[in-house]
Amino acid sequence: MPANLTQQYLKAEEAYRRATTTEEELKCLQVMMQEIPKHKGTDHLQAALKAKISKAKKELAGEKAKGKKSRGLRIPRQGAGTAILLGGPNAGKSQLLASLTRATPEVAPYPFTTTVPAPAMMPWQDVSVQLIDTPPITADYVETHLHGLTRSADLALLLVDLAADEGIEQCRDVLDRLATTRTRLAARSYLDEQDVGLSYTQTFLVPNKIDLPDAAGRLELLHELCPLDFPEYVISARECIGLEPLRDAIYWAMDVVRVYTKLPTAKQADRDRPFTVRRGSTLSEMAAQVHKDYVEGLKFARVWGSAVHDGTQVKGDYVLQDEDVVELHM
Ligand SMILES: Nc1nc2c(ncn2[C@@H]2O[C@H](COP(=O)(O)OP(=O)(O)OP(=O)(O)O)[C@@H](O)[C@H]2O)c(=O)[nH]1
Ligand SMILES: [Mg+2]
Repeated sequence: MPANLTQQYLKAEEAYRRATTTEEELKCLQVMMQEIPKHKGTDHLQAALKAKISKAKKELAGEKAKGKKSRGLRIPRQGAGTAILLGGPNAGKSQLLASLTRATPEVAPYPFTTTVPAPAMMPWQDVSVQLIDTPPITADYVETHLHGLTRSADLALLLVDLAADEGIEQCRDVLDRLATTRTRLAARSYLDEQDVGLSYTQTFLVPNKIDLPDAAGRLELLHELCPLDFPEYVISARECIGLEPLRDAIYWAMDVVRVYTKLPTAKQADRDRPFTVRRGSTLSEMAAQVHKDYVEGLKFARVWGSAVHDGTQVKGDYVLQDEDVVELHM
């Protein structure tokens, strides 16, 4: 990794990985280009960034001419973050979505039941996480929008079918198939430093249907034949085994903190609708999310929370903690 990358560069890089439109992508790349230290050691990266920028500009011009804004299917981000459900046919993706949310997707014992990606909200305490059900990935088929959706997701759940002997091979097929593209699965999310545009999405391995008699044996086989360093959650989506630890882990993987706002005139905070912001976010970043007027107009805030005494006055650079109550002052 090139030395001395600034905070702004790293932030832009993170935003680039999660970008869902070419316009967003271009903006991030331009910040990265501006921020990258200009010396011999970064020549290669600078050249790669330049190429990416000109490609994004061309793409954007093409999209504008055609009158469409985003690449492919766009599912607007909602809630604390997004987890995408991936796997071979019949792995139980739709059943898992049905068990973790209020959605009622079609669940059926034949492959390719799901044909288009579909989102639903998974509740966790007083917030929710967006889950996306998807059509299966096989050795010779992957729905075109899945790359973009996987790339911008905070987490992927890779489901494995423990009901059939093919389950393990089908899991391998998903990984192999994605390994030939610019969007891949890994134990944690990151962008390849050498190869701009190659993106990894953090993934949980989710062997499903552990309620069945042969499932335990197949799980052992999975570990032997397909060793992966992904965190693993063994479940039965249908019989609701192991779902609560998985639900918790999905929320924690979003890596956000909850912030409750309070009006200066109110006695109590609005406890119903917390804002969620990335862990490490500052008060200024959160205020901008509350209302655009706060971008320029924020004077200070008073905070009740774990890191400060009740009602402490803080400035825009204050780093928010989970369950902070914040009173914004213009
Ligand atoms: N025994 C058992 N069966 C399950 C479980 N989860 C799902 N199934 C069954 O497996 C079959 C496939 O489930 P789906 O949820 O439709 O699978 P999918 O991954 O969405 O399949 P596609 O949409 O075709 O990719 C259905 O018959 C489900 O009832 C489970 O935990 N245990
Ligand atoms: Mg399905």
